[in-house]
Amino acid sequence: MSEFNGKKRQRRSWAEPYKIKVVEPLKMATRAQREKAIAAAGFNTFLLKSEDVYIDLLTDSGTSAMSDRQWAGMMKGDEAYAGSDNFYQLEKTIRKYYGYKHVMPTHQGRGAENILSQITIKQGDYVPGNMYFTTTRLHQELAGGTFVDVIADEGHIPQSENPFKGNVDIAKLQQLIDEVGAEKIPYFCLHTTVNMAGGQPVSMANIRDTTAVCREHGIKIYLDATRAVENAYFIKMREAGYAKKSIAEILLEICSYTDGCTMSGKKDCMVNIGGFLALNDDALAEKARNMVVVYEGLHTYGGMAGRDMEAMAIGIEESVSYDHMRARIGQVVYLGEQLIEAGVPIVQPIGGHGVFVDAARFLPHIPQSQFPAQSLAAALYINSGVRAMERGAVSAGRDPATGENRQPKLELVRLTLPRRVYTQAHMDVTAEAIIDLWEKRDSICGLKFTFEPEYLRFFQSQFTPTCGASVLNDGENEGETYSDCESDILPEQHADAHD
Ligand code: PM9
Repeated sequence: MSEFNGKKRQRRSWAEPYKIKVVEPLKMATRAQREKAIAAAGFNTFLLKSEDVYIDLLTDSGTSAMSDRQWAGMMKGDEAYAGSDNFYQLEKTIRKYYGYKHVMPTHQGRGAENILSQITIKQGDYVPGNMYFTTTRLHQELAGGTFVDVIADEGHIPQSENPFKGNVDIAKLQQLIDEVGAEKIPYFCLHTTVNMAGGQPVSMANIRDTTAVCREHGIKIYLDATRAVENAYFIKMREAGYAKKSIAEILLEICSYTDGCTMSGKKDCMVNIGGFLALNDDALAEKARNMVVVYEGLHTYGGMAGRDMEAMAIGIEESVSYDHMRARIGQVVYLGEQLIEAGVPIVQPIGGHGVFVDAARFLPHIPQSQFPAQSLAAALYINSGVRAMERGAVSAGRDPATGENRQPKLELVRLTLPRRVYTQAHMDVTAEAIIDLWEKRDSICGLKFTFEPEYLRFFQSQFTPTCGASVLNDGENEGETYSDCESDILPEQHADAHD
């Protein structure tokens, strides 16, 4: 009970709009076991076994809890090779909520990216976008294109409080068109919410302006719709004129400014696997359907089981619910605010799918060449069993033209929240672990490569500390021996590391 204007009033909190029906027990390894596990994983959290992880904030990709409706839908899987009923259900749902004409399922988002890149990009082309995403840029490069980042400068500044840090800098886009010519730009790649900038949204006004420039020059615009529903929620909460619109209406408006989308269904759509490519142009869709049968599967399943398409259709309907989104983003904010209060440097405003810790400010004593974010993610795991992901110099990779390491302005550790999986108590434990690490940050050291694969190196690379056996030397590991903890994952086993 609190007091306001002399009147007693009840405090009103929000709560998760669901109750828990099935639980999966968690296990907490000891500090010594965690030291051993991370050394065996070459200090790469992607190479840890999930059974060694306590709270798994590696990614929100394919890690959501499905609803009872989705699980019931799984029983309606029509596993016909061709023309599955679930495909038509999914197609109808995507047309309703995203508004595109042609729908092609793919095994996940990068399947759609591969096909879109191959049918649109020629050698020597340029693909502008509001910040790179790892798999998206790689497919653009493999198809012969060069990605050009035209996000507004604030997107690269962790402290900037701009509510739409994902916005496109229209002047940068115009400059690129003037320099290389519109005929060298097959499409604009629009991200919502921008993952690598910290889950930062794009405003509707900016999407409209970007589209206007593209239309003026005859350039197509394709949406990375992976977290477009989260972006729609931010527009509702932050942009004038949208407060009274539903998330579904806002989503449809975003899509209406674009010519199609690639989608990783493993995020907003709340399924464990799947994705799609959606296009409005009949001729391009024909080409894409033909590529789907080469790389994914028949165009009515594209690498997905019938039951997964059914679960995705239901997940899409659930994703546009205001109550769902308020709890989803509310949980991210709940974690982020605890870190801000303790003085831990994070990307602000707090983003959509996770809290992004600014490793450059957390570990100013570690140069970017020694991968502070990778070190921080490893140290967090050692300290608490919480698994996070590096989003900095390791993820940025090497420039394909020069072979040099890219030096991104953002050096971040992402604490990514799976949807409907963890409780506020898990967020409390996570915040306590990070705050504890913040207090002993001087005991963390850097890393150097021992193995670096050619593509998407963050998934499978391995490292060794620059300062001895462990990245975290806080005295808690005294007396432990790690000499038998050399990485035992052989390069040929790397393909088994999950995405
Ligand atoms: N995102 C993520 O954890 C999973 C793998 S990369 C570490 O954030 C966007 C914006 C994504 C994304 C995947 C994909 C690729 C495309 N666009 O993983 O192939 O965040 O389904 O989607 C991951 P798939």
